[in-house]
Amino acid sequence: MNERTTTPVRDTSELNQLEERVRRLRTDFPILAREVRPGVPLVYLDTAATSLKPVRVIEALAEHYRQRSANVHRGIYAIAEEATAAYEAAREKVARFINARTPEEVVFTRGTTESINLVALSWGRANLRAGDEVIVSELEHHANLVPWQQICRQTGATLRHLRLTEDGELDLDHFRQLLSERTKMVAVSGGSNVLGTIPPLHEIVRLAHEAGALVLVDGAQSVPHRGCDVQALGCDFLAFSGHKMCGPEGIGVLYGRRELLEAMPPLYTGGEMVKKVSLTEARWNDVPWKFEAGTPPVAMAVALGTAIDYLSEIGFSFIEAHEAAITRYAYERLQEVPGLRIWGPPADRRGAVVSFSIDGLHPHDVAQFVDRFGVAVRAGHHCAQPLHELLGLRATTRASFYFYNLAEEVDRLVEALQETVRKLVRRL
Ligand code: 7TS
Repeated sequence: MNERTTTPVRDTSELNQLEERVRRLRTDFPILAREVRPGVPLVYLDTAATSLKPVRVIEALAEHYRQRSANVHRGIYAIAEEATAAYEAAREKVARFINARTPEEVVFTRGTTESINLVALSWGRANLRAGDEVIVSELEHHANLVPWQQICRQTGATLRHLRLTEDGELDLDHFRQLLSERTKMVAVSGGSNVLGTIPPLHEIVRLAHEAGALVLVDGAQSVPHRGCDVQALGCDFLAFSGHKMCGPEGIGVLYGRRELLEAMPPLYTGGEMVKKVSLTEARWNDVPWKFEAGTPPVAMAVALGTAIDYLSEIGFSFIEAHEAAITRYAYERLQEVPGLRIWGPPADRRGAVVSFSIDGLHPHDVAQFVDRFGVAVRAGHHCAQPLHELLGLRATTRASFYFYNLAEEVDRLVEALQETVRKLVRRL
């Protein structure tokens, strides 16, 4: 896989213009006002793990418990009806946000991992047999790999792996070769959490559908940054997490085309997901409630709705423009660090994620050292071990950005890394 060593050409005028708005938006995030240690402000560059939360979302959670702390779909008293209405209004917001045909195509889950497991286990058990094939790419997060490994093992289906190019992009020629009438599902990420790769989803959906396969998009790293119009894309399933898009943990979404959801058996059974129960059998509720057994995370769903309102007000055109500019800036500045190598596609073809190695340093030591300067980056395999194996690495250090990051935070990272190299490499 290629490492990047282009000469820096820096034009920060576009970024400077965008940053006026970023500075205003940063005041929405209380955590950005705190110091990590006395005199050391937080430089948060780990949004790919989880995003920061704006005050509006924090307050939406508290407000729900202050005003409408009641269970949903059962109480007939005022606050229970309000809680139910708020929960279902959040579903409607999600449906509009991703342009689902109806809110019934939106299942609330705990997050991307649970959404993908739901499809693999429910759809997979009902539809996969020996001889069938599922395609995943080599860059998938474990969440979009292990559930498919498991269900293929259980059903006798075969898991095929879509190769990457030297640049860490999906090899579409290989994809065409892999696709056949045996292919039943293509499960692919909308954005790599390690390389920043942005797969050509429209082309993937078109080719997969031509072959008669369904497509699941793991939107954990794409929906927060670019949104998703499920009708325009034509994907069959879309999974994403609230906590990576300014919402709380514990809430996520599975979008599924209605006819697919209707044909799928429930994964969890119990209260809420049934219409009629006798001592010996049960009749399932309609979609999406058929997949929401037990008491759902009501406040979290409501707060996800608030996060969606917040992101929609900012607008993805701004978010995308700013992320492209700050990623390009980081990509160029990081190359000033001696011995640093960036993995993945060039700056103009990647999302707001930059993973790198520094000669002679372990990624964990790097992340720990820059933390002294308040810089929060992640080190490890980022739940993508097969991808790291492909790169010939155990781990990388990763900086990831969102609309609240400033160029001066990239500067802080670069200075901290330069200091890391000065202090740690000389000693080796
Ligand atoms: N898919 C991708 C592409 C991801 O990046 C993640 C989380 C998941 C699925 C799982 O999401 P969850 O909300 O169910 O946990 N990625 C990361 C990461 O890169 N660092 O921490 C979590």
